[in-house]
Amino acid sequence: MRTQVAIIGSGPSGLLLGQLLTDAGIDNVILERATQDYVLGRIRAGVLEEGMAGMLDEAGAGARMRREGLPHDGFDLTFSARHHRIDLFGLTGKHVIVYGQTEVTRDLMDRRAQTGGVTVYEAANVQPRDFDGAQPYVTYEQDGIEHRLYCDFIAGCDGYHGPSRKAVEGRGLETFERVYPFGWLGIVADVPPVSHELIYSNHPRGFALCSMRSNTRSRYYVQCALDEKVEEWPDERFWDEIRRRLPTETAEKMTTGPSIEKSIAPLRSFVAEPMRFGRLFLVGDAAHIVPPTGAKGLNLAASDVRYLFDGVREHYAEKSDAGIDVYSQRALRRVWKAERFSWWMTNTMHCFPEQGAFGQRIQEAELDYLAGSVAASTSLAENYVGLPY
Ligand code: FAS
Ligand code: PHB
Repeated sequence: MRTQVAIIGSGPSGLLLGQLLTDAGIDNVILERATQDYVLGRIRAGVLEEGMAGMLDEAGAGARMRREGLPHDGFDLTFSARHHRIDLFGLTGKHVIVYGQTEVTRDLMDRRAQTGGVTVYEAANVQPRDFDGAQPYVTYEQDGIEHRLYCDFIAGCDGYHGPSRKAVEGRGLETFERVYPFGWLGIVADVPPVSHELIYSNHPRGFALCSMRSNTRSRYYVQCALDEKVEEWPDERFWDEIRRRLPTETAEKMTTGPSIEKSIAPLRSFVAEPMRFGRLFLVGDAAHIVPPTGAKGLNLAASDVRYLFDGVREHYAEKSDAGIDVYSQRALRRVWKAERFSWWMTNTMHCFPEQGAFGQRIQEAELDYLAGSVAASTSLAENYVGLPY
């Protein structure tokens, strides 16, 4: 089998890249390890920057997001038993859109089916090959038979645990990592959100986040120890804990109910450099991970896709590799600024084991300063809505 671009992974990165390529007349095939239902079953991100939303529109997959997504002009910080609203739109002229990654994935999958894009699900042992030369290919197995997909380029959109980054380890790959000493215990419940906007809470007991998927479905998180087990967190314990981490007037109006999803995710900051090896390109979580505190993970995948798509389109349309040649350094500049913001937000909002009472006061002082400074609030706001591509 032969295509122009072989894409490994059918998450947001692979699907968005695949759709832009298809719409530009550039043939591509997605090889996905899991089933379509498994990919759709993952509960992940919830906040889209305008850049990501615009790319969904460009890919012809933005109509439902525009109809059902919730534009948010601000969010609340709570600390020292007080609220402070960050006026995203007032400070930056931009907003974010609350719309679950599951729905983004579904919309892109539907669009791919409408436009005849080929996705091979349950592709086993996918491996990028010969990407240093001009004849790269990808091998995979299906029903016990090994297949070869010859191509011009390989896009490694296979996430943190995928084969693409592993294939270039020891070949000049440099990684940078910070693992945080806590995780996030998250639940989804079909109850109305406690507030019409997100609430990020700094509390001596630990961080908490009040988010949503719609006006009838809430998404909540509490910081938890890394050795916590989901089965040790019955719903009642979760509801009690998150309400203890919020100002009283907020906690008292929280609607609780049975969780329909509950899981613990570890937090890390991670970057792999460079993001290009010959004809292989690392995209999205395959190249970088951010703690979800800044809502950047999914949105960074979008800017990677923008840069790579523009470079590949230029290769075919203008016989120029200028865009491809600068992909890695362009992507990494935006990646590192989002890494910095996500690291800063995580350090400011979470309770670290060794921080002590002094550390808690420093965090509260930072947030108090931020609440009183247009300059500091604008800095937070412009990072949260997304820095320019
Ligand atoms: P993905 O990991 O989404 O997709 C990779 C795809 O490659 C998957 O479909 C996988 O099955 C496939 N794959 C893997 N190995 C393969 C192989 N060997 N062969 C073929 N296919 C293979 N971001 C936020 O902004 N906010 C959040 O709240 C948030 N919460 C998160 C919670 C969790 C538990 C995780 C893991 C991530 C979270 N993220 C969050 C980040 C997340 O949204 C990612 O940024 C986003 O999924 C990145 O998309 P992709 O790069 O497509 O990677
Ligand atoms: C979510 O709704 O899942 C979400 C929102 C904002 C974040 C992280 C997660 O910063």
